[in-house]
Amino acid sequence: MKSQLLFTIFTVLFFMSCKTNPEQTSVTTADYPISGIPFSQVQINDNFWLPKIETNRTATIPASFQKCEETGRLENFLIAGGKMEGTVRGDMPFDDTDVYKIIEGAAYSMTTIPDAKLDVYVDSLIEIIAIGQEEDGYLTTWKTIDPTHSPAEWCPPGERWEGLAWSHELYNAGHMFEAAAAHYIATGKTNFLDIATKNADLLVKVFGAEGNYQVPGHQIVETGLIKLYLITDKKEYLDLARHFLDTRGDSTKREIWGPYNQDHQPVIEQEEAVGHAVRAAYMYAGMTDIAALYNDAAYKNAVNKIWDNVVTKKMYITGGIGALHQGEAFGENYELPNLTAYNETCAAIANVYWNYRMFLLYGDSKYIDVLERSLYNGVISGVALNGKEFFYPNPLSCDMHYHFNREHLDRQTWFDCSCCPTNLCRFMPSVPGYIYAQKDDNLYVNLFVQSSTKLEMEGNEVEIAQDTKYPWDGDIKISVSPKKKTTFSVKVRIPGWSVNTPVPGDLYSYKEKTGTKPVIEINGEQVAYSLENGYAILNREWNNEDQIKLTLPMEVRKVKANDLVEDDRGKIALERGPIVYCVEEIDNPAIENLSVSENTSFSSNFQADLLAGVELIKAEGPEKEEQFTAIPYYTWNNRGANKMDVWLTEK
Ligand code: FUB
Ligand code: ZN
Repeated sequence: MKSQLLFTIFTVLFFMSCKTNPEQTSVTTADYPISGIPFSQVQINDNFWLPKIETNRTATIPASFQKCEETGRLENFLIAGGKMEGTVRGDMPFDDTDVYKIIEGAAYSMTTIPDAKLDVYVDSLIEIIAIGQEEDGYLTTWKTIDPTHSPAEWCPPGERWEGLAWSHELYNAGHMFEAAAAHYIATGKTNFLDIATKNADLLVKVFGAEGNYQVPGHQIVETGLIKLYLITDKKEYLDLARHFLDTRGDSTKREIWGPYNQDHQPVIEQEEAVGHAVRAAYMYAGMTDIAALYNDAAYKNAVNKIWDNVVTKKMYITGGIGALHQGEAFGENYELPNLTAYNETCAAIANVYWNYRMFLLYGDSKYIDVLERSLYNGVISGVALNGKEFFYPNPLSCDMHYHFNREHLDRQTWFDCSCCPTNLCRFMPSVPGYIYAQKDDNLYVNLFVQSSTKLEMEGNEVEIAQDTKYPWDGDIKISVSPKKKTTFSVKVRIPGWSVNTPVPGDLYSYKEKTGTKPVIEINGEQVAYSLENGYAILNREWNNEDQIKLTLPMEVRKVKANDLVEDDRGKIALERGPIVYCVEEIDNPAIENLSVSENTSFSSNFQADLLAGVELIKAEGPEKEEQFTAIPYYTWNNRGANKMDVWLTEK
């Protein structure tokens, strides 16, 4: 199967180099039981995601490239390569990765909207990166410039590969591999890929050598290596990814670092999410890759258990993870403070990466439920509506005293450690890739986004298109158009939130159950459907322009947290569809007194001119405190810093 797959990749890439509007393929999802339809084959034309992706393209990406120029991140490559005099610029040993991540975003973005000027600029950056690479493939600029001088006091200086716990050399490599793979897939060019494989070959030589049991201090090199493996078919890249994971936490082989780096016990024995949340979630994504590519029972068992732990005990209602500022880390089970919630934007993005892989492995919609929750709430809260200001942590409450955003109360244009803005650069244009997936004659519709794609089903070309105003409206029209009549299954995700299950498990539940069920019509006639792994299975012979209509209940729902979550006890949060709401002081001057009772009623209406267009919730009740306005959580702090709460007192 693998060689056939690679043949397809190379055939497609060959034709890509010959065509101006090439077909593309995906490397991220290859070799899983289910294949995602890659972002490059999905055209979105909705009013929710398209403007956000366009803002990312026109504002976030250019502003971030500019910051890299201003802060010396590019100069570091030139200094490392001897083309410029000087000492290391910047404050972090992983400043190189910001350049890689923005290139990754630009590559995705150019696939959707070709941009010759951007292409030339990206090529010039790749030339600069090549200058920073040493002869043997080594590439971490601060060490090449002066290994005795570390840019950060917490990162000890040292020769190559010394102090891997903090040096970020393998983290730098991992982001480079991810970016180079995306650039290659998007453009068909090998200029960045060549740099990446030269570095990967060096890693194989050094870390794949008999008796080398070092592991990365910050995971991501594992998924990066696997992406390179899927492009090049160099099995040693996959082997090294597995070796890093197999070795981690094994105290018989090396002195282990402990839970902060998920290095406290062998990864296949881990059952609880601990330590630094971004490191953890990238590692769980890598473990899921290994579980899938090797069909490995021990890895599957571990990711299943860790996933259960996260989703039932350690995840915010916004899909954010990593509760603690201290160590940017997971807290104890049910330790989910609101005011001091860390919820790093990068961790929410990593949660999406991981859950998508879990879906591709198992085909269960519960993973997409978690993905959707993170995507519509905890990820996009990280960026202002103008695309130019960012949250690093994403709290669920703001009292205007606790300076949560790295000493600030509002979003910032950049940070000394700017991992979150540049992660958004690379993530946003990839969103179309999460909408559809396919396995044999099953077509999955996972996310509801006005969009279209073409795929092959039973040897026939099938076009699928959605027409919807989701997430504001619960009506989703899906047209299915095979070139010839064909029998196959359309698997339409029935979101957990629409059937009284906000999240898998009992961490959050709705206060009142809705009796309104999702309804499906085909060509105007309501159909009975069976649910399998959270999907409505619509198996029939499909004709050109058959229409599926899914109607989801869009009432405002009251959410309760498990009583073990101390901060949420006696409180209610509000949701509508996939969107979590909050109250802001700007709309509610008496924000501290607001409450919800059994008598509070809710209505909602769309406000086109507010916060780039949102469905606003109005609460009404007999008491003054029950009369308030709620906005989507992701839009808070776009009208200046002010107090905010997701959880409201229940009376
Ligand atoms: O260490 C690299 C990145 O910086 C991490 O992923 C973030 O949490 C931030 O600490
Ligand atoms: Zn970050």
